[in-house]
Amino acid sequence: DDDTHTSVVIRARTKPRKPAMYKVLMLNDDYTPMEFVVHVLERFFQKNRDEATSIMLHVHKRGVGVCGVFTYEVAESKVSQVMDLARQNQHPLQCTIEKD
Ligand code: TYC
Repeated sequence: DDDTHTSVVIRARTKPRKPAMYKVLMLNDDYTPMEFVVHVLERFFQKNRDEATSIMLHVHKRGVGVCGVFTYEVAESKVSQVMDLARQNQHPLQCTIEKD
């Protein structure tokens, strides 16, 4: 049978891939105070007061906005930290990740 002489060579990748990046998205709701959202953006996303206010207002008006772009593990960690603090303060604030 001819198959016994068939061979396939697959070269391993040598060039390291850039890590996939993920956006952390903040979602609007009717109850979370604006000041709390600004605080979250300053504390977890290293935004200054003006940047944080601008992102918060964008989310308030448009429904969703980008807080930052991170590797998967960092993005997941940001989401957990935001949601934990929101829960502790009984705010319904939601954030999520999306592949960049
Ligand atoms: N819409 C909220 C309010 O009017 C403010 C808000 C902004 C909530 C952004 C969540 O991600 C958010 N108090």
